[in-house]
Amino acid sequence: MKVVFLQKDTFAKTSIMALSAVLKKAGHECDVMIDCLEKDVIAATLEGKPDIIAFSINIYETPWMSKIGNEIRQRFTGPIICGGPHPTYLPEMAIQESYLDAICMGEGEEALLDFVSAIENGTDTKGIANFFVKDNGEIYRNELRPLEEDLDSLPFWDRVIYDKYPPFQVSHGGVLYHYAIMASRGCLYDCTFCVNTAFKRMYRNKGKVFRRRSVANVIEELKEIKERNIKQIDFEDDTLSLPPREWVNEFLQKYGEEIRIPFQAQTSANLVDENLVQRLKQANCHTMSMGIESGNEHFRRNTYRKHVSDADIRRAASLFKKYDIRFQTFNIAGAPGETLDMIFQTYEINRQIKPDLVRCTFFHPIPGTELYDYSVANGLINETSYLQEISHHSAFTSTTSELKPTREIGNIHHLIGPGVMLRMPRWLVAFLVKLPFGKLYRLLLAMSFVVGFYRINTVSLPYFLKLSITSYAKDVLRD
Ligand code: B12
Repeated sequence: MKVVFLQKDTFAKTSIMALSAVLKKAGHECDVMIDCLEKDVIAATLEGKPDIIAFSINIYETPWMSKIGNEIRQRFTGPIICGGPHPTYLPEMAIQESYLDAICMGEGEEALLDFVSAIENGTDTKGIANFFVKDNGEIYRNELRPLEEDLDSLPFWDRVIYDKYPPFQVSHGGVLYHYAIMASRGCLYDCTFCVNTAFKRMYRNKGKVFRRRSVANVIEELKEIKERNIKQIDFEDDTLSLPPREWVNEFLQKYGEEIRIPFQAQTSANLVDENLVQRLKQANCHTMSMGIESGNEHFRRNTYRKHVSDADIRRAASLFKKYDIRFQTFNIAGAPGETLDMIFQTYEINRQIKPDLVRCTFFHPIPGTELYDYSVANGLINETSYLQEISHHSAFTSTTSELKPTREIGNIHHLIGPGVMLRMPRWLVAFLVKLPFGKLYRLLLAMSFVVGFYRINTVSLPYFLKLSITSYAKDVLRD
């Protein structure tokens, strides 16, 4: 069977690499089509004569999927299917897309393989676990299968699938010279804004959500990557340094001895101590990321249920500085109950700890999370209109009309990044947020983002110019 994956933006999607690896191992053929890099993505897809067309979609990509999916449906009679966070957390909404034959919830390796084999063998797809399948106007809704316990049993991601596109051809001057990898899946924490809590709810009694690969297995995959002359590794694990610390120590030691490619990873400030940062440095860590979310500790602990203190954040930041590891912070502005003054606290803590890049997103309740349920239950959003609208937004740019921020909150969101970078005192930002210069502040945000992005990556100038400006800044500047 030939499965063609479709995606909109130029980056190597972890989900597609994971799924393609499993299908190829079973003898199927896979290809990927990137809309941004094709003149006519539909013609290119159909030219390859696929048996199955597959989307991997988050909620913000649904308008794009609908446009492409509807057009393809008119010229393709085989199955069109979709998986990823959107159908995982909103399966009933996703399956309503008229051009889709089936959607997949949750982890998809085994499920997709079952689906493709059923199509190949002409057997029934209606009862395949994890799938909702349409048949003769009926929708068949199946249970989730248990989570894969042994991550080592999964094949290494298929990175080769992207090699046909010049930006990914590293040895021929391709600009995308950083590779994503994951040593674990899931998380141990229960933050109210995060999908991991939703994932835990969905998979209750179906296996442990936080799972880790063995150190040896991850190092083996990294050795394969190293042969491809890659210049940077991005660990996409929700939190690389989760306990047990023995695993973390052993992994960093082996990484330092056998891989040494500069890497970036995410952590939580409460897990950061001098011993860990020393080990990160010895392993050649370039950048660490951590979520602050709110500069108000009470709000962080109670509304976001993130058990990280201000002292943890300050300690982590000063250790990263001491060991010359760059770092970025993730922040949220405009959550229910958050005042302008509290967002200024977020500004202040960032200003004091001086990250290389400050990322701040508007609060968007993500379906499946506790804060989404809270927002619906308390009338902050109307589920139907919110879901129709949110998919047309980006968490970095604006917010839905239902959660429209005041001018001050909109402005402080735009000014957190540039303000921290330019070391603006609080009184100046407090003055600027009152002025009607939102568009100008957004431009400043885009500029500070590009500079910060340059700092946190081991990027070359061509990468910086070709990708950051055209892709990321364009997104930040979007209306
Ligand atoms: C790593 C990550 C990123 C990386 C992606 C790196 C990469 N190279 O792919 C980066 C930093 C680029 C990123 C960007 C964004 N991300 Co992000 N990201 C994640 C994160 C932490 C892990 C996702 C991941 O890689 N998992 C590993 C892969 C293997 O698993 P998976 O994606 O879940 O795919 C499995 C299943 O979903 C299924 N599946 C997936 N696709 C398909 C397709 C088919 C046909 C089938 C059958 C099955 C299937 O099978 C896969 C294997 O088991 C998740 C949170 C989380 N813990 O899930 C957020 C998350 C996916 N991101 C999210 C968002 C919102 C974004 C951004 C929009 C953020 C922004 N404001 O810009 C952008 C969108 C970029 C884009 N154009 O797609 C949201 C999506 C919410 C939603 N309901 O849609 C999540 C869930 C976090 C959140 N806020 O709640 N992200």
